Amino acid sequence: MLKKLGVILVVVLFTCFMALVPAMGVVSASPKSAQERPAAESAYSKTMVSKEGTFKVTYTSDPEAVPVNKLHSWKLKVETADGTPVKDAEITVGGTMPEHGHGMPTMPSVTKNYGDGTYLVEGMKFSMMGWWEVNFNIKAGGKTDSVTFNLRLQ
Ligand SMILES: [Cu+2]
Repeated sequence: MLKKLGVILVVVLFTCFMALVPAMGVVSASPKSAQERPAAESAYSKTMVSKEGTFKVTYTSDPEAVPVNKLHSWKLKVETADGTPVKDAEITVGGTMPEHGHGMPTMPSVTKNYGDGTYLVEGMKFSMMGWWEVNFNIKAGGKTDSVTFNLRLQ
């Protein structure tokens, strides 16, 4: 009898735990299906226009081929749509693997403003091969916009 109660208790606790898992954020970002991986080659360009068309952004990686599982840095060139350097931008960085629902193992940030519209991003690290989205939120001249780069790491 006591043993049976124990089993029921375990089942109830386990059910509660499973119900709570999404709330705890363990599987918070629901992975997108593989079909959503962009097919067009242009989606993987190192120069992209921000969502609202405010900025044109180009990245270069050091080393040039973006490495897997290695801490490295990027340099970001930010321009307005007409090609004027944006010299006073506040930039935040984030990266995710949309198919897996996880982010980068590091919290990269802009550590240097070169003053000519280019910025140093340190702390870049991609933990796996595959499709990554890297997002920069850019605030300058009273405008905020974001730009997303797609990467296929191998
Ligand atoms: Cu992954």
